Amino acid sequence: MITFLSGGTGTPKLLRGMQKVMDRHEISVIVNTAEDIWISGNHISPDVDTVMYLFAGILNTDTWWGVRNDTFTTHDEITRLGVDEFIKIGDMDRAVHVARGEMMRNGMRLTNATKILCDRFGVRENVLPMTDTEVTTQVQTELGLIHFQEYWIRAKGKIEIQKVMRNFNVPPVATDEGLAAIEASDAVVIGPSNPITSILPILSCDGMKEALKDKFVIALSPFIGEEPISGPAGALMRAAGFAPSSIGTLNCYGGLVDLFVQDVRDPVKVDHSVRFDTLMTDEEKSVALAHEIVGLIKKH
Ligand code: FO1
Repeated sequence: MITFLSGGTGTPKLLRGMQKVMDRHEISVIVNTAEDIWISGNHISPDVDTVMYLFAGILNTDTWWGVRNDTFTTHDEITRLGVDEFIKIGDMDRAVHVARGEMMRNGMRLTNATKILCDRFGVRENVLPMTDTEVTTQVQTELGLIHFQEYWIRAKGKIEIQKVMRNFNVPPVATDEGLAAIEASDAVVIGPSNPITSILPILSCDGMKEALKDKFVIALSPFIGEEPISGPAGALMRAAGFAPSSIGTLNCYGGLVDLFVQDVRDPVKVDHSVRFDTLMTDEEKSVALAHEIVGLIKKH
């Protein structure tokens, strides 16, 4: 078994390859939930949904969010009626948010709601939210302290971030299911996701760092030079006090990493790192990188 730590961009591209080179029951993914948000009364868990839709074979891989060929009838009508739905939600996608919101309002843990939804979609991998209580990444900007999704979608990531914070009522705790998956794994792979908004929220769940201490941990850099492979990682790294680079990424993970993987093109050399083509611009490249990662774990 391999456990992956994943956000909604970057790591799912690696998971697409992993599906093809591993027994799918041997894949566990602990997914960031700090970008979750209640919209129009329903519960969106963008990173969990991206991973779930990927494994279900219905992910829109043009955008890497939402369902392929979804329609937006309800979103368009809700907007016309005057609801400020700043996130574009597809009709099929919304059905998932409605179902999950209903399960959670009835007291179900996010972990169990995710399991039910994954079963309905025929997902064979083990998809695990990082925690069962609400935690939100917020950014301090000229518009005030706003939800990460407000920054990324409404403001299109175009305003300056002064500070990144995580807001919660109850300190987030790693789930028993997540810790059991790590325990049962030969290795843990920190995928090439945004270190600040995707990976740190997972690592900050109580119990997570301790669980990783005795494990073989491989981390993939989401940077090539100072350019993130996707998303707003650069601005967030700077705002959180880290260099927007591979070295900054490794520093951010604070000594948990046994083997660091960088892109072959990355000019910022990290000592003892392993170099592969990590761009994953198509499925074939995802499969090739997945083979390399599995090879590293077998060699260990
Ligand atoms: N990203 C966008 O840039 N624009 C959108 O309208 C948008 C809608 C959306 C709906 C559901 C969902 O699960 C994700 C969605 N995303 C959208 C992606 C999302 O905001 C982020 O890319 C992820 O949270 C990054 O981890």
